Amino acid sequence: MIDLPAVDVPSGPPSRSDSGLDPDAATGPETGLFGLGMAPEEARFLALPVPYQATVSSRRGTIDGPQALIDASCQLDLWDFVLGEPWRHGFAALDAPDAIRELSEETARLVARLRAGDAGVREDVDRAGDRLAAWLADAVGRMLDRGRFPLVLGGEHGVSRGAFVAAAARHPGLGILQIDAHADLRHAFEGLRSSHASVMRRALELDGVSRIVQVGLRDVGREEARMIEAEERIVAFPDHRLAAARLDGRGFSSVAESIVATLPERIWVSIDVDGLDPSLCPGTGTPVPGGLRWDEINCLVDLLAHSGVTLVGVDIVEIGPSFWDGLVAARLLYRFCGAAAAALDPH
Ligand SMILES: [Mn+2]
Repeated sequence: MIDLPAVDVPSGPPSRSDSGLDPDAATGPETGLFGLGMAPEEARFLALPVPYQATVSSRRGTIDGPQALIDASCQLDLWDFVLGEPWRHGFAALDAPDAIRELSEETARLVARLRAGDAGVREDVDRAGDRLAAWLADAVGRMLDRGRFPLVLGGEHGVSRGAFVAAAARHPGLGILQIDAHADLRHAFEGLRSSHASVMRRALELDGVSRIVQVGLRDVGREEARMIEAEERIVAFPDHRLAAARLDGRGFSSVAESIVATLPERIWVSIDVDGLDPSLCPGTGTPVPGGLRWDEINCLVDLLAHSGVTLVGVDIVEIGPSFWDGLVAARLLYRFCGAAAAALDPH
């Protein structure tokens, strides 16, 4: 069995001061997350790459999404007209153990056997998913306990489960704001409880999760549609409703206001980039036409920043491996961090 070593999370609160750092300096990929060249000890925002794609059902490649985000992130200018200077809180990426990639590859081989008819391996696949969730829950939990703001970079959407576990345990009543083309509410997909298509169903099983707000849905199964109807903890803003608002001239900002109004006091943000228009994330595994435009998702971020809702963590998943996919994901992540920073102590 592949051993999953615990992530090295710095002890204590972030230590940084921004003196001496020029946010306008030229940077390259060697300068780390957002080109800041910061050590994890200094950073409030800690990113953890989770290169895992064991249960993906369509195109592969998201295993390299986290690195694509980190590499492209040095291209950003760090001033934000609406959100100011999120970089002052400090950003750094932790190293994912090689074992995560190995577990992904080993489990993907089991999934291939399952698809070829070997039902006996199903439990082994789910066990791998459970181990990954426990590993991530431990890492994210320690980040939260040490005053850090966790950023989980995927990888398939299945990886988010461990983050939900950690955040819901520490913030009972937690909401999850899910940007996604898919509901991910299947009890199991291909018989797998640990499937990327079941991650929100697993989230609903957590006592600490009070609400899931789903935005951008447009590729949903019958069981999922019924669940959205029946489950009062789910509030859905499917894509056709967003489109209707645009088409009859109401615009997106009124919709965004109603989205923000449904959120509880504390939320985890789970961004599956396939919730966006596919021109923004062409390399994602299961693209679907439609979705949020760039100005719309940013409108939602700006409203969130001024809403009084507290963000406790963000995951961004299903990122494609190309430079463009990484760049869009990096920009979106930076802006969500800016919204989160509105509720943080002054740096
Ligand atoms: Mn998803």
